[in-house]
Amino acid sequence: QIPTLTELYRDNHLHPTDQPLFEKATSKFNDRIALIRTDITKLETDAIVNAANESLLGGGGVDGAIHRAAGSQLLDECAKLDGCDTGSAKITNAYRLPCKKVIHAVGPVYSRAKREEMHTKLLQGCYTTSLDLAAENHCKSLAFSALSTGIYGYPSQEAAEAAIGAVKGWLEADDEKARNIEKVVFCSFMEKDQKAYEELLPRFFPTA
Ligand code: AR6
Repeated sequence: QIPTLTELYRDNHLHPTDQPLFEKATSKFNDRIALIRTDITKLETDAIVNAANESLLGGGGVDGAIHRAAGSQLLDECAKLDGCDTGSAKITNAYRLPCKKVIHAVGPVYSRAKREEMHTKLLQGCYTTSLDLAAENHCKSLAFSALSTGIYGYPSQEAAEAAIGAVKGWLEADDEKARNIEKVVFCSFMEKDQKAYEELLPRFFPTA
């Protein structure tokens, strides 16, 4: 049974949008995974995950949109964090945003010159650290932007595969932390990323 959009918005506390939303009733985690194509600053999940850089002092892309919407207090708090390593994440308050917390993850800059597994590890580290931080901070739902797929140049398909794999593995650990997370939303913005998730999610969470 695939829920209607209205039911999904009501149950997930997501901001209504006319963009397509995808969720399939599939494996044992299916009800905890959702896909939406929208502006992440509008989402009312407990946490949203920003695609930041090591300085954590703002930038373009989704980072710029989040800082603009949250207001200057977000930058003030970020400035106290002493940056963040690539492959990791830090958490702040959300100020004027409708979510409660912002997790600032620093994805790798994609370059074909470097070894692919290294990129995957770093990108997946962003997802698992963000999930850890969400759980530790009592966030039951979180929405990820498509980390590294914009300015940092990561191909959509590879990035989505790394992202979904990391989230699936983390949820399947089924420890106390994982049990506290009720909903993980993949929030895409460009059609290419949305398509990659639409194609890959059913593969990772196949219909029983
Ligand atoms: N809501 C949701 N997703 C968005 C939005 C939005 N409002 N705006 C863009 N995206 P990017 P990166 C998508 O470039 O590649 C910054 O300057 C976008 O389509 O924001 O990790 C930072 O400060 C793409 O799919 O981040 C870093 O310096 C995804 O967000 C650098 O860019 C990520 O694209 C990080 O580059």
